[in-house]
Amino acid sequence: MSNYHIKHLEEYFQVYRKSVRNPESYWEEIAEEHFMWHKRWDNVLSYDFDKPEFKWFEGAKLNITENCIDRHLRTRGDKTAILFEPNDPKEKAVHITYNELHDRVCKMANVLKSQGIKKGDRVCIYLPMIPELAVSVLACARIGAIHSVVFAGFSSTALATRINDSDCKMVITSDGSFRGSKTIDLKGIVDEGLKKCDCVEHVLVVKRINSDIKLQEGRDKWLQPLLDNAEAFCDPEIMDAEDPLFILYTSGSTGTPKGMVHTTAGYMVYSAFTFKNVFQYREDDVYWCTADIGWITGHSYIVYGPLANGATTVMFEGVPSYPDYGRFWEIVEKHKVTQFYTAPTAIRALGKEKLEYVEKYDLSSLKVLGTVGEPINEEAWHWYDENIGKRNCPIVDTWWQTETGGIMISPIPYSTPAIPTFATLPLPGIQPALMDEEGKEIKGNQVDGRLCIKFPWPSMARTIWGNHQRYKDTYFSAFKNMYFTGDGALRDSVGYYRITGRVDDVVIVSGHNLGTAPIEDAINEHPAVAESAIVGYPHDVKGNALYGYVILKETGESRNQDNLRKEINQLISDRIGPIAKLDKIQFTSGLPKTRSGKIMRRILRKIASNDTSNLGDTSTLLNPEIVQEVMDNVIK
Ligand code: 6R9
Repeated sequence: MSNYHIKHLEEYFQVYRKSVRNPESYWEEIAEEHFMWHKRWDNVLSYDFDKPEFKWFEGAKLNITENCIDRHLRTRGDKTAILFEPNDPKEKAVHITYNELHDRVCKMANVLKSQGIKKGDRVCIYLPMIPELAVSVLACARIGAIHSVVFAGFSSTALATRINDSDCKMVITSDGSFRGSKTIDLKGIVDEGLKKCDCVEHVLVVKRINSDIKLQEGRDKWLQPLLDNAEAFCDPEIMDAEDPLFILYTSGSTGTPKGMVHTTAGYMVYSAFTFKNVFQYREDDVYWCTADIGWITGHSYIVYGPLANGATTVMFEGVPSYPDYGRFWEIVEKHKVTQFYTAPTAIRALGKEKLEYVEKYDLSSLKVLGTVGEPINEEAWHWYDENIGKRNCPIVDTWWQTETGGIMISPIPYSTPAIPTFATLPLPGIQPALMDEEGKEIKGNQVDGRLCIKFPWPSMARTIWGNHQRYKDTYFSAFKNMYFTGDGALRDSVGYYRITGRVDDVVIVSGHNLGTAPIEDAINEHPAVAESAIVGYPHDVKGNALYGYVILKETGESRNQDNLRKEINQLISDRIGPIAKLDKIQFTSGLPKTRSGKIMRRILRKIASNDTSNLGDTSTLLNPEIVQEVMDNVIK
């Protein structure tokens, strides 16, 4: 076993060395071999970290939808491109072939044109996870309109902010959405949001839940009748390599959301290339990423990356808990899913439930498992490995960001031996660096620092929409000639990277730098603990002390809390050292989370610091109601 891996790991190192010795020729070869171009590039890469400006494949002409659809029609026309699994298991799954996808995207593109949308216009897409979402994204790309997908869990205020920031001319939405046993009035949210937007001329409405909604005369139209009259052929707009493809908003640690701008050629090459390698995709595989297309993971690894490879990509409308906690595993069995990509928060939530939900289903089709979005704790990693992968599927812990466009650090199945909590090694072409606070690079192994990338890669975001200065300040000013990720990382003795969390999550206790993620890992090993979050709060003597928020499993709820506190601190002491012990431990039924499942530590920090006068906007949280509960039970 280990020989097998080592042999291939050597191969990885060979490729990696070649890729960083001459990145231009490395990417040029990939771009040449695997994609369809109307005109070749004049220059593979030009860049300037000071401006900052990055151009890949400048001078090339292409359309990404020809690469994702048209070129597959001859060989894979009848293959399923998108496999749609509805919220309700009783509703039939829908197989959309590449031929059908071509027709649907062309019709949609013609509808957009008929409503006055042209190359360069911004179109906001606010839809649930139904095929029309992927089709709308691709239809924009077909005609060169810039899509801005807003996750359909965001509030009307959050939606309006994003629409206004990029001056969207159109919104594509639905009458509503199904989410587990609930329905959500999406059109109502759009109507409310649009009261604050003057830029939107048209709203196209998909009928999904058959609810009774009002169409505003002159502004709103049902989509289906327009599609019925549209032609199933639409010439692709020929785009420049550096034309914007989409805007996707990501929240900063302060201020308004940042509209990250991704451009066409580099994004295409990188998302397709990483998809193929990280998931080891083979022609007959059925790949499923459980993210929402409202996030970068859905853009790169539900839509563009898989389709550019001619893959079958599953789109799931529902939630992991409906009709019960076996829903994911039922879908894996039903569609014989081969690659499964999800978030640690989902793994932890499902790991809390009875194993029977997993054991009922045949998961033997699975070959590769992936995680993304936050550090995965050791216990969750092992649960995933044992119960889902049956110790037979490599797990890829993929580190990347909205800003990076694609996976940056990740094991490659069968090449990189995985170690829980390590994203392991940089993908070819990616040159990470760890920096100290004085701005010097920390060389060698067994070190930790701020994670930067010191050479451009094709899918990096090129700017923040309407605010290039903020792009420069946020990502290129902390360290010279580097992209700063905002994350901390350590490099172990063999060069593996472990992401230790956002650097703003580092707490300095009595002069010791403590990452919150490893402490949470230790706590989560306790059999009674389901999930935890650690923050720092000001302390007279130590500078900062640690405050822990802990969610117990059902089995832990009847236990004596003081005993539990002692056991938790003992575990931390054992795993990390007494320095990392928590001064205060609050048991809670939930933690405030963003819609993408990330814990909002900013709020927890304020509560722990007794500074609740200005918690900021909590309305975009997944569970805003939990904030009051956490405040009521705070330990003073
Ligand atoms: C793809 C995505 C980016 C931030 C990133 C980091 C955290 C993502 C991770 C991870 C540890 C991983 N993150 N993947 N941390 N291990 N495998 O999630 O993009 O929503 O922009 O978040 O998420 O902190 O900086 P985005």
